[in-house]
Parts: sequence; C-alpha cells; structure tokens
Amino acid sequence: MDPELEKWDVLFTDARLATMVPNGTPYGTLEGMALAVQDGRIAWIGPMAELPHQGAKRLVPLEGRWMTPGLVDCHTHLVHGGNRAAEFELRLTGASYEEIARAGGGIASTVAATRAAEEDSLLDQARPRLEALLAEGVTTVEIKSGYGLSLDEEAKMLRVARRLGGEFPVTVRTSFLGAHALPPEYRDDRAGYVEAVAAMLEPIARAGLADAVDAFCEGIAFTPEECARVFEAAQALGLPVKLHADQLSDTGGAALAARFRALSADHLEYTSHSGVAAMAAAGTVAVILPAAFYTLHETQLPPIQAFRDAGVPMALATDCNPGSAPLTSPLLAMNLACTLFRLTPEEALTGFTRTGAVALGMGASHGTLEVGKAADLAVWQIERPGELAYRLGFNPLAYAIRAGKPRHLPAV
Ligand code: DI6
Ligand code: FE
Repeated sequence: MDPELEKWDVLFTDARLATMVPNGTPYGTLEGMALAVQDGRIAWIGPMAELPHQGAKRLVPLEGRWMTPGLVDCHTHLVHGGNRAAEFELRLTGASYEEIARAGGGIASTVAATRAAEEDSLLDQARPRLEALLAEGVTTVEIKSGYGLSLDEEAKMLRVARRLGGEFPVTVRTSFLGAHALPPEYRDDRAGYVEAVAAMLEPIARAGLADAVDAFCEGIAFTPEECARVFEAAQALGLPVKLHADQLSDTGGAALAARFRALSADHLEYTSHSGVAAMAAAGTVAVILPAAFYTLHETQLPPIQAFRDAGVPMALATDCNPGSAPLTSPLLAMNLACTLFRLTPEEALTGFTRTGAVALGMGASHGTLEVGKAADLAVWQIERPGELAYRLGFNPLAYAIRAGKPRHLPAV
C-alpha cells in the first residue's frame, strides 16, 4: 500500500490536553501528549514517548499549548431579525422585561422584524453573530426558531440555520420553537395556536428542519399543559424535546421536562427542589444561561448546589437572543456563570463541552477529547484552563479545528 495512505491526516504534538473526560485530575488533563486525526475523527491519543512511527500528512507542534474540545453552544436564538436596543433603553428607565412583553413589545417585536426579513437578509444578519461564536472556539451550535410563529416563517428561520451550517465550518443543530409566544393573529385563541404548533411539527420534521422541539413554559408564554400538548406531538414524530423552564417563575417546568425525558431544561432560576429531583431521575441536563439572568437584573439564583447534590449535569450556553441575552461570547458566559452563580471554571468549561453535547443528544460523538469522537478541537494561548473563565472580553483562542480541518491556519 502507498505509505502516504497509511499516514494520519493531522498530528498534533507536545500538547496539554483538557480532555474533559473525568480521570481524577481537573479538566481530565493529560500533559505531554500527541493527538492524531483521521477522517475527521480523533484517531489516537497518547504520550509523546509512545507515538507510533505512522507519520502524518500534516504535523502541528503545539509546543505545550492547551487543547480542549471545540466549544458547544447548546442554546441560541442566533437567527432573528433586527435588534432590541430600544427595549434595552426602556428597561433602563424602569420598565421590566415582562411589562414590555405584555405591552406587545419583547418577543413580538422580534417576530415582526423576522417576518419582515427575506430569508437572505436573515442569513446576512445572522452571519456576524455566528462568526463571533466561531472566533471563540465554538464548533457546534444549536439554533432555535421561534420568531416566525407560522409554518412558513418558522421554516424560513430553520432553513437559515441549516444554510449557516452549510456555509460555515460548524455543526448546526436546530430546535423548532413554535411555542415561543402567541402570535398577534391568535391573540384571542390560545388553544388554536397550540394546535397550530402541533400541526406544524409534521411538515417541519418531514423537511428535515428540526433536530429537536423546544417550548417556552412561562406566565408570559405557555402553560405546562400547552407545552405538554406540543411535546406529545413531538414525541409521536420521534423528535426529542427541550424546554425553557422556570426562568421568571416556578411553573413546574423542570418536572414537565423530566416527564417527557427532555434532553434539557433551560434557565431554571425558579426551579424547586422537587423539579431538580425529577430532572435527576430523568437524566435531563440543566442548561444554565447566566447572560439572561444578568441582562434582566434577575436576583433569583438557579439551584446550582441542588443540581450538584442530585447529580444533574449542568451545561452552559450563551442564549444569544435579541431580548434577554444579546451575547455572542461563550467565554463571557463562562465568566458570568462563575461570577454570578459560583460555578467553578472547570464546571463552566464542562458545560460548554461535554455536557453541552449531551444537552443536544450528541454526547456519544462530541464534547470530549476521546478516540473515535469528532476532531472538533480548540487550541488556546493560556497557561491554565481556568483562564478561559477568568477574563472579561479577551479571547485567547489560537485556532480551532472542526472535523479535523483547521479553521484558521496555525502560524507554524
Ligand atoms: N427565553 C429566552 O431567554 C429567550 N426566549 C425565551 O423563551 C428570550 C427571547 C427574547 O426576548 O427575544
Ligand atoms: Fe432562550
């Protein structure tokens, strides 16, 4: 056989690996390592001294730099029309997020801007936000619909999400969030809209536009019973579910998510201890979203210690959305989670890698540095992994690799 064919595609040498696989050391650290990539997957990991003489088509000496799994941003509303800076200014004069929503602003104003935008314009608007995530090492991103609120408009948003995945070196997972808000044309017919959402699922699924189904369970959005109706329709189609749960009040959202074996329940500031226990029993991931807490001046802390005590895995995400979390920085989300919620930097990085992947149903293939997993990697100019959560507004990414392909060529 041609010896060239035997060679690995890429070989990283002299690396410090934060594998994020529990091995008794913080971050699952392995030092003095080599990592080989073949066909977009991690093919070999081992000490430099045990490196086989296989050779590689491309050799990348890391000179002791840290490598982590590529970041997984498991909760975003990245595709949307317009922005809500005016609402930000209103809130600073005293109006609350809920008051603005009840007065017809909030999500409804983004629905109007999203409906008014052509598909290509939505794509143009989303690109720079995605580029900002990629610049900080994101290799997988979840993108929700939820600002269209009709079959055609939700499908438009999800097509834009799919197109972003085709255009950029990133894995995109989509969630259908038809039950995000009541659209104006259904103002007096809640039940009718919930049935309409349930009916949207089949064509959305048939078009391959949704990897999961999400809903907003909240006083200003949908009741647990209404969300359950949507979840039943999702499960009948074999689609996994997720839930915006207990963000502004305790509506029993965590327990509802657990009842449907949701991949994740997200936000959770007001989740009760019985909700935590239900999530633990169901294996539902808690997605922590500190940017929304920060932006809304929330004071109710999510039950972080209860999640730890119950063994509920915590993921972390930007929640990138135009209202409650206009954030496109996973590193700042890590800092906020540590500073506001007392996550450890290791929990924060775990939340953006291993557990973020689990929250998307991708735990078997993504989120850690392990042989056989996707070669989605991030290389950082740092002395210790805790630096990723420590700074505000500084990006130490050297470069990222997605499916084995360097996104930015390393300067070697
Ligand atoms: N919770 C959120 O964080 C976003 N949606 C939701 O249900 C906020 C959406 C927005 O304000 O536009
Ligand atoms: Fe959200």
